[in-house]
Amino acid sequence: MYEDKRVTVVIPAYNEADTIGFVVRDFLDNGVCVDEVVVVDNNCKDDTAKLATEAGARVVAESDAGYGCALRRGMDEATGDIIVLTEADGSFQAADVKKLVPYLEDAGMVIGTRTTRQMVQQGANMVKLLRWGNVVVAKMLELMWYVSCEPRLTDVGCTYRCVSRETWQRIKPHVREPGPSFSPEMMCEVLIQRIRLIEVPVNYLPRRGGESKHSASWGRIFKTARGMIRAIFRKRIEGFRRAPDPWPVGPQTETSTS
Ligand SMILES: Nc1nc2c(ncn2[C@@H]2O[C@H](COP(=O)(O)OP(=O)(O)O)[C@@H](O)[C@H]2O)c(=O)[nH]1
Ligand SMILES: [Mg+2]
Repeated sequence: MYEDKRVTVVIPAYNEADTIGFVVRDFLDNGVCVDEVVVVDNNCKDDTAKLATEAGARVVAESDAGYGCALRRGMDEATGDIIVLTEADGSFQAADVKKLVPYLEDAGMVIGTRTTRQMVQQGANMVKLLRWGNVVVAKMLELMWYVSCEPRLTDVGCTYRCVSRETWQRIKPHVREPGPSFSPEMMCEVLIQRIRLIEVPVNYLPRRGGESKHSASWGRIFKTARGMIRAIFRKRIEGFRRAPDPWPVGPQTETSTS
């Protein structure tokens, strides 16, 4: 629990048997404020589901393939008032939940950034070019929403983030990317709805095992980045076209950017 709120951690997993047990235990046993871990088994061909269950997670099976499909399903299954998203590979640490969740008092979504060099650990998959690539695309996103929200962002691909249940219910009808572009799509949708978005540095570690699906090679990174940029442009156009949502009032929403 964080104060009086239940906290659910959602982990998308595709063949992560090497690491899933450690990650689930990290979140459940480390004295962080987590009440429930939901692992989304996305057609895994290995023992991910079994090992996650043994470690104490609730495992749900999702047959629609892709990171975005898995995260959507996981957030729908979550019973918490606060939903934390993270990865199955051990590249994020449970202890950082304590840095993300408190900012939900001031925002509807709190997103981690993996581009604070001091927190990128040796061997993490965040070489200079990848780090700066994320910063550049994040700045592009910032510029696109400068007038309405003036967000401050340095990463577009960080899975580690948290949302209030209310935020998820509001953005859910408008996010549909099946793959890794789901990450920036969520950010854009939050900005379209003028829900407050705050970015916080998190530690970024090397994978503890298994293989990266989105950034294993430069070809794969390029494909992921191209998809993300496309998704951001699509959302910007959608944001201009869609009738503006009524401005919600409260600490989780943008009120003015003077
Ligand atoms: N459910 C599901 N999860 C995926 C898929 N691809 C990647 N993931 C998960 O999404 C997270 C991020 O993927 P990862 O391979 O670590 O990408 P990287 O962080 O860019 O290297 C990990 O928890 C993966 O298990 C997929 O197709 N389906
Ligand atoms: Mg990863």
